[in-house]
Amino acid sequence: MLDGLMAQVERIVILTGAGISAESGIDTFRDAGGLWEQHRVEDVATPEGFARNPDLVLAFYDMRRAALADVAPNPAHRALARLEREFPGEVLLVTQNVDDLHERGGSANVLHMHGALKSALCTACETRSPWLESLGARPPCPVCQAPSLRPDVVWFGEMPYEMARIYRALESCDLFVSIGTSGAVYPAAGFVAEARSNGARCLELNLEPSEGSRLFHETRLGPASVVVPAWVEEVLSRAED
Ligand code: BV8
Repeated sequence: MLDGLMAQVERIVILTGAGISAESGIDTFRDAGGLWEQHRVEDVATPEGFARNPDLVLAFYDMRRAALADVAPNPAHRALARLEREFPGEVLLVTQNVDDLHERGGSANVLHMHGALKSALCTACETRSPWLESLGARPPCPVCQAPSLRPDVVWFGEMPYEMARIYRALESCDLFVSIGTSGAVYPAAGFVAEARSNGARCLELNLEPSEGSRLFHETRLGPASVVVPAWVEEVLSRAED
């Protein structure tokens, strides 16, 4: 399906979700035993939940931030870093994930549209600061000193980051690739329709068909650690032709 096309690809937009980190040992949201089975979304991933019970929410993200020390990038993360290094055209990696495995896998330009566990947002001065420790102890904001730090994560009902930049990239890309996401949450789940309407070819790499599979020109099923390196090898070998 993509055979002849790959030679003309110059601009790739990649969207990743929790599935790319699953084989690294980070729970996804909607698979069996996933995060949303352990905690109600409304309680831990909404501004209302944070206002209702900040200690619960801070503990939820402190646990996930601390767990990053116990996981490592997998071959899928490393393959996308190789693509960024070796592909002669442009690659924009947009992730819905708040983990740091893309960066630890070697990707330099990662756009965290839903924020990051290793960042804190001050609700008083709105500064975002790199953050590795607990927020549950209510540490002072490094800039304004107020004890007003929250996880720098986009909750339901909040505007994701860098949307203008993402839509510009979707308008001009030749190839849109969705990896390890269920296509359950917007606006990310709408990116494939945006890319397709602008003429991009759309490829899905996932363990199982996502909610938006019918919108992709091609879906390749399998674990990310197998399917993503194979696809990157294919793209790079065609780019050399
Ligand atoms: C917004 C960060 C607009 C937090 C996340 C009513 C009220 C308010 C809003 C809404 C509403 N109705 C609809 C909405 C919009 C809402 C939404 O879409 N809701 C859904 C539930 C219908 N969206 C929002 O609220 C967004 N904001 O719309 O703002 C706005 C406009 C104006 C002004 C203000 C605001 C913000 C949504 C962001 C929420 N934050 N994450 C955190 O991490 O704790 S969402 C979270 O779930 C992820 O970030 C991701 O985006 C989303 C989906 O998760 P996935 O990554 O896809 O993971 P999932 O478990 O679902 O699937 C895993 C996939 O991997 C599966 O397909 C599986 O097969 C596959 N897989 C598993 N293993 C492997 C694998 N694949 C390959 N290999 C493997 N080994």
